[in-house]
Amino acid sequence: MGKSLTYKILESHIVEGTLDSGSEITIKIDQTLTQDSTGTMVYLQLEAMNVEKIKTEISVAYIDHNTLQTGFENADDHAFIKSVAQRHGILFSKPGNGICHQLHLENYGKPGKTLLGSDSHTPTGGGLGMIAMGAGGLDVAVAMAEGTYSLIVPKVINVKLTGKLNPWVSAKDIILYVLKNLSVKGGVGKVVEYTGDGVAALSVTDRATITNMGAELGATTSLFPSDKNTEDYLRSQGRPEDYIALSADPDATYDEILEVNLSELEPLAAKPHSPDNVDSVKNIGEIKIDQVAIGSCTNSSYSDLMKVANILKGKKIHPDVSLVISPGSSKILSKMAENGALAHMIHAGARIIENACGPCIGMGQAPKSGGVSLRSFNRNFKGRSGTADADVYLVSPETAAISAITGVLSDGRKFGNLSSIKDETFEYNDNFIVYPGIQEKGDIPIEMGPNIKPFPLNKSLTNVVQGKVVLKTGDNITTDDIMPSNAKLLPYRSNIPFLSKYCFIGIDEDFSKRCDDNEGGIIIGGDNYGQGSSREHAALVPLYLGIKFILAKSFARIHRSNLINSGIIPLVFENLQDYDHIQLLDELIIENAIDQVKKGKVTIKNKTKNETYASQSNLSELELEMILKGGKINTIKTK
Ligand code: MIC
Ligand code: SF4
Repeated sequence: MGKSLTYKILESHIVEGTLDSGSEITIKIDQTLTQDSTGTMVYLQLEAMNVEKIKTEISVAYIDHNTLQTGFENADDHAFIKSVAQRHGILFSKPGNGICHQLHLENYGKPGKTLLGSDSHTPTGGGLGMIAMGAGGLDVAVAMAEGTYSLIVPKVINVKLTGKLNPWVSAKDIILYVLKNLSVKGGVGKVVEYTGDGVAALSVTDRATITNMGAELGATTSLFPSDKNTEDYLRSQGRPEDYIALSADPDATYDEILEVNLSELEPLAAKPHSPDNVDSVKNIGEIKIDQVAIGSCTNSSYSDLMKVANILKGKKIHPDVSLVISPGSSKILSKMAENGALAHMIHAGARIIENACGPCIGMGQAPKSGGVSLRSFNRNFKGRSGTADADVYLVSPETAAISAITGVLSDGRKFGNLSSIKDETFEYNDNFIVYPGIQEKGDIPIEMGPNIKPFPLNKSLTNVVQGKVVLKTGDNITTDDIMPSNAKLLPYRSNIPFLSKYCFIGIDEDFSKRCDDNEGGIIIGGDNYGQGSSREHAALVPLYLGIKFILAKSFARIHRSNLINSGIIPLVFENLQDYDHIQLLDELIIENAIDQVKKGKVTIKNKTKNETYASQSNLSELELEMILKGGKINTIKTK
């Protein structure tokens, strides 16, 4: 029986376990990446593990999220990360170099390797034929310390691409189409593997757009084969020696198959407020827009921005529209400065902002009240733009650029053909990279600014776990809902006590106080609880506030792991209708918690309603140990 590329790469990295779907394996991790808004926690945790030298082939610490530096906090975080990177053999990418995923694709990703990153869009590397996964910061710290990561063997969905894209239809429309079909929870526990004749016409950066936004499916990762286009891309980046050819066996078997005929696709948009709320631009109609933002780790590659420059050349941005462009990397920006594309953008009236995440994570460029913003980004959760009542639509860079000129959401096919983009070769430039120090470990002082506070630690599981329900949520709660990120809060990612006042603030502004008044408590969640970002702050802050367990209909993968790493039990309803019975401030209790959690079946008593609910903990062996010992750090300490 033939093998998928996913299973071939996993198999070549297995350290422990067998490759049977649903069982737990430990794999070797070749590369890691961190970014600054999750990075300070990662490096505090790495320091706490007292590691001499990291075990990966390459680890890079990027600074791209928190670059506004409105106070000392961001710059202190950068200095802290740089000092830890120096001490442990990690490459440091200075602010201004660009967005971690774009940079990793350009400079370090390699076909057939494994990459673990403390950011949910790490699967961007799948565009190069890697197994690239997002994870919580602690998992990335352990991957650096031990060179391994444990996961449940995923199922594999095969997305078979046939046909060829028409002008004005691009990679973003492919992933929006897949999202429309599979939904934001359709990828949980699965890898999405792309094959078929249609693959050959997609460049590595097109592929990376698709695998990047596979994160929005909830998938473990997504990947493409490594072929001639991969070789061309690596050559254009000055590293042809990193190429190897990789593909699935022709008779590979898959758990699910989705066929997509590229010739039939049209320009699409994800409507507010979810990446899977997809319709065609034509059906949505010519809605008036206030802002257009082009960039982010999904669509800020050289070819994306050159397409935009060609559309803007000789044109003028509509008077009612603000267009902002954030290039993906310093290489792309300098190439566009050399070839004049930047001048076309500026001349048309575009605002060029730093090569960083910027507006994608609400760091500036919040739309006006009730404004409509078209973005080439990957997430349009309510409030993420920094304006609570803004409507954000996710579109391709082509659709974004043409709409910036017309002032309304526009289907580019009405405006004639697009000129094709010439491939470029990039000069090797590592001027933004700081290489690790050569001194002995002890000689490199760690720089800790006053905003960097210790992270909370849980205690081992007690036999009776009880508390009041302090929050009941609906389905698809995002980590942006749990622990919002914006220009005001992002500078406090190293300060859990400060952040705790803002937990769930957009959903229930009394949440934090209710936790204080009741010595913590229990959260009741719907389906896909914790989708979105990898930020472990969405687990560490609830831990700090005294949350004991979360009982939900289902959980998103990375957030579930972050809860377990923090020692918070993620329990799943056995009978979904029990969800309807539970109300705010009901008193819940688990008796014989240790025995019950070990057995995997946990009965929860509702003392207020005099009812009982059956739930499952579904913990693997390693996860069970973490819950019993009160989290991953405590488990490591006992070894
Ligand atoms: C995001 O896109 O939500 C982020 C900000 O990149 C997060 C990481 C974070 O919260 O710091 C992610 O995707 O993991
Ligand atoms: Fe940065 Fe946005 Fe990508 Fe997250 S999704 S890494 S905030 S650009």
